[in-house]
Amino acid sequence: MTWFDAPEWDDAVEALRGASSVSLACHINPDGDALGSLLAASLGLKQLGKSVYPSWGATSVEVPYSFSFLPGADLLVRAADVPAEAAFLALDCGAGHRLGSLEERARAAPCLINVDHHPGNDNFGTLNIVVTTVSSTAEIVTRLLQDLGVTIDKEIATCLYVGIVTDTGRFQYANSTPDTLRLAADLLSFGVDAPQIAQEVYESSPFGFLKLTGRVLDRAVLHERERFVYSWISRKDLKETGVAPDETDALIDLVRSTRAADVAAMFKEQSDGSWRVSMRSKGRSVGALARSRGGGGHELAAGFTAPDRETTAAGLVAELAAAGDGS
Ligand SMILES: [Mn+2]
Repeated sequence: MTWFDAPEWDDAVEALRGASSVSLACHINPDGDALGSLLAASLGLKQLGKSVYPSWGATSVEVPYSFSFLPGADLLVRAADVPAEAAFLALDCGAGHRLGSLEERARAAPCLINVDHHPGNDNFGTLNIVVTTVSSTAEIVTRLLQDLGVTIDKEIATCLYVGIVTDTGRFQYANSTPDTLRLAADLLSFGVDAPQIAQEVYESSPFGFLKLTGRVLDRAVLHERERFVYSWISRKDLKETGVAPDETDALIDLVRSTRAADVAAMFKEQSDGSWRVSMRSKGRSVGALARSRGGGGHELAAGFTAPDRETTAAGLVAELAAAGDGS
């Protein structure tokens, strides 16, 4: 049975079935869906007797604290140890460059399978399973594993569930469809401990995170007419509050919670002084705003990198004002 409208689905299943070893990578700075998909796929392929080499293209493959409970993390290998000769499974990468330092190796692999749900995915694989109608890559991985004959157990289901929960904002976003909820329900039936996961993922912040939250909310800027709110996190903030960069993802959800704005942005200063900008919208598209600035993402959640904070914020305000409220 072919899931989704993905012409290369059967070929991808065949390629994975025939591979004795598989290199796997999710996008750099992995989130819950990237990690959940990566570890679920690794556990599943391992169950089929394959050698698996999960990683992502960064110098360190340390799992962020709030995801450190995920099963399968012990399978992770350093990016440098990902074999070049194995079939390569790329997960949740909207473009080849999201593989970071592993991009070159992935492109040189005998078969590169690109499994993703980002609109605008550039089909960088030799086989591309890009399904933009699902909530998460984890949804696609679930069906792939089922087609491969993997027995979904509690560990695999936990990884998949985390991918779905995080990419749907705990089933709150528009991408949470009846199918998504049915799949999540099926995963729960394998023994997934949803309350425990909620606690691990959403209530495991270090104390410094509360202090950082205070700073970020205090300095939030509202552009009333454009219904645009934004704030920022500097490297100095992280240093002084002791919060790791990958522990700040939840802050944009606080900033976007005001009824005064439809579009929210969070600027995060990177180690090279540039700013990573995450955008969220309650309706009007922010995907184009991000893409025109060299970034990408979904229509209601997108991001890009910019050299300067104030100029970029002013540019976004101008563009939102020009688009008017009808967009
Ligand atoms: Mn995703």
